[in-house]
Amino acid sequence: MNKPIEKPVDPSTQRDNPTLDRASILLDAKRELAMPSRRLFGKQLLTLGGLSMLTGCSLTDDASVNRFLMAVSRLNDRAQAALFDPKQLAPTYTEAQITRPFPFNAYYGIEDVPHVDGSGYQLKLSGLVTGQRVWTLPELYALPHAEQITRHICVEGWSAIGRWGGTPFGDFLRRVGADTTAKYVGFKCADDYYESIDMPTALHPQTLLTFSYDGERLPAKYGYPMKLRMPTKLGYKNPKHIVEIFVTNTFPGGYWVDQGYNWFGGS
Ligand SMILES: Nc1nc2c(c(=O)[nH]1)N[C@H]1C(S)=C(S)[C@@H](COP(=O)(O)O)O[C@H]1N2
Ligand SMILES: [Mo]
Repeated sequence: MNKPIEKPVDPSTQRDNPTLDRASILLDAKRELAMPSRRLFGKQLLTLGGLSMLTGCSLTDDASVNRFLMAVSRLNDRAQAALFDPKQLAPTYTEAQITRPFPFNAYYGIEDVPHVDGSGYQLKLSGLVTGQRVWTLPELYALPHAEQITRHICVEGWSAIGRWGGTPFGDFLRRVGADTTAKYVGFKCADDYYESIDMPTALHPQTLLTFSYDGERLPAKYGYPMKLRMPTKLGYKNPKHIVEIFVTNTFPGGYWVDQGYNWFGGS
């Protein structure tokens, strides 16, 4: 947030609770609200009093501060979800603008990238889906194909333009009889990664279940055999090495979300 903290910390206001540093809580809250919500929260809400009133939390100990920060993040999720325009398209780019080489990133180094065996691979569908069957790669490759050149934004401070090819995810969900009125689509990956997204983003026209990168079969480092590519979401929301897709109304969380990142993760 651009706005500095209004007041320096006054130790006299901390008498009742010396362990709580209001300035650093507010800083954390601002960090929590960082990138995606900048456009939303603007200037009004960023006082501790205002935030804690909105989230219904009293800040009396570390646990309540954590609950408070989570509540701020959930509030932020709801606000982002409310602002999400299912018809608004993310920018697309030309071949010449593709970042080469495209960066690799994961919660481990490139030497630990999982190597999924494509011949035995089966994508599992579960949860609120009538067509609960497995899909082989040849079956998935035979689905309608779309290509897209979009920007991937990683919260670690880099962004890059890449070209992914695959099948529109919304059409795939409808094809497999997913309950598209459900709240969440969750993903399990061949590494220990997991993610979940809101249904409106799952159905967004630019959300692709991708099998190729820059015209070639998706390499291991970029998520073989498939990566869900959403140019409307931050990098960490885009799961690679997907082995299971499920539809649910129970909040599934995600690898980074469960460590305190914002869930909606819009970009
Ligand atoms: N399975 C899996 N998917 C993942 C990750 C991961 O560690 N494992 N990292 C995420 C993050 S933080 C980023 S920035 C992108 C990186 O994708 P890339 O290697 O194609 O650039 O993958 C996302 N999806
Ligand atoms: Mo990332």
